[in-house]
Amino acid sequence: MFTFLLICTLTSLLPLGHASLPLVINTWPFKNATAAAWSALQSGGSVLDAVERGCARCEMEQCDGSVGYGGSPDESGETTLDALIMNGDTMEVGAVADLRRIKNAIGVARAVMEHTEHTLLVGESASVFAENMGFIAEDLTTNKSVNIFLEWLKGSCQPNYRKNVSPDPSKSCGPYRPKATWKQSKRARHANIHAHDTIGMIALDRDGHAAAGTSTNGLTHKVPGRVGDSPIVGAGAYVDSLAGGAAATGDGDVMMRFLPSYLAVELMRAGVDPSAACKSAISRIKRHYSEFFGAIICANTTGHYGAACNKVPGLTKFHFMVANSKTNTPVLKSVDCF
Ligand code: SD4
Repeated sequence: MFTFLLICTLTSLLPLGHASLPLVINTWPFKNATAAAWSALQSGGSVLDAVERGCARCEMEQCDGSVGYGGSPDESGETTLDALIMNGDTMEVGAVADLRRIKNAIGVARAVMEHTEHTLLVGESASVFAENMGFIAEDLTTNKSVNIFLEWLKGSCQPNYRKNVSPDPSKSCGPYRPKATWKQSKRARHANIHAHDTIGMIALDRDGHAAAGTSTNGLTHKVPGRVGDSPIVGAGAYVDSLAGGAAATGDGDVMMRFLPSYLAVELMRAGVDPSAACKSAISRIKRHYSEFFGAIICANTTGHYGAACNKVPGLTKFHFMVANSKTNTPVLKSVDCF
């Protein structure tokens, strides 16, 4: 008992980024996803298996309502999914965006990677591809997503992502038409920070293999057809077994303009440590969008890891999960936003 307590205490005192391989790291306190990925690795699965199973666990559990079916209904009340998986050995990527009627988006992303020469399939055609690959088509709507949608309609369609249209999107529902005259405006930060909680995951093994992936249902009340950063390679995630991996979460419309995951991996390739690489990727976005909501996790090939987030009301600390050969179980970590 004493030894157990001592181990627990020491584990919680480990400095952020304490290195050990294999490693699984993912955004937010999605512990069961980490556990699923970790057990995939422990039972001889590949790093790709780990990322797929970890993200799929969140899809099944509807982590925070922001991953999987029944969350983030769009303007028409439909839930659509974005996901990506990347093999850091071969640099192959499979991704799906605006996927309808299929719950296992990360599985379809892997099928894109393994059964086509393409990188990204979108919309209705991605769903048809998935069905042809044996995925089951089912309604992604739940009572909860219907209620979110109905409340939004009742509240004059607020919050709303339209701009420079009439009727005034800050007061009224559509249909919208473009305004004849419009002014340049930067994105206002949306109040509902709970609209953002994508799972992004990186897995590395002892033999130098690395993989990364993401899965999300995007933003609540998004314009139908909207695709976020999560399925965009270099934005939602990026990995190179010779450099490391990174995965991002947050306001994808803004974040994807800076390819933060790619930037962080390239910095780690140049020898920058993961915490500093993560910070630089966030700083780059901050320069243009000081109020953006977002965070990133980074891990290098030696198993060092770190995270960073932009400090805004509602996000002052970012929580993420780690499992490695030292912890042997998912451990909650956090970093102060800056
Ligand atoms: C997106 N980045 O679609 C995603 C949403 C998200 O935490 O939360 N990320 O923009």
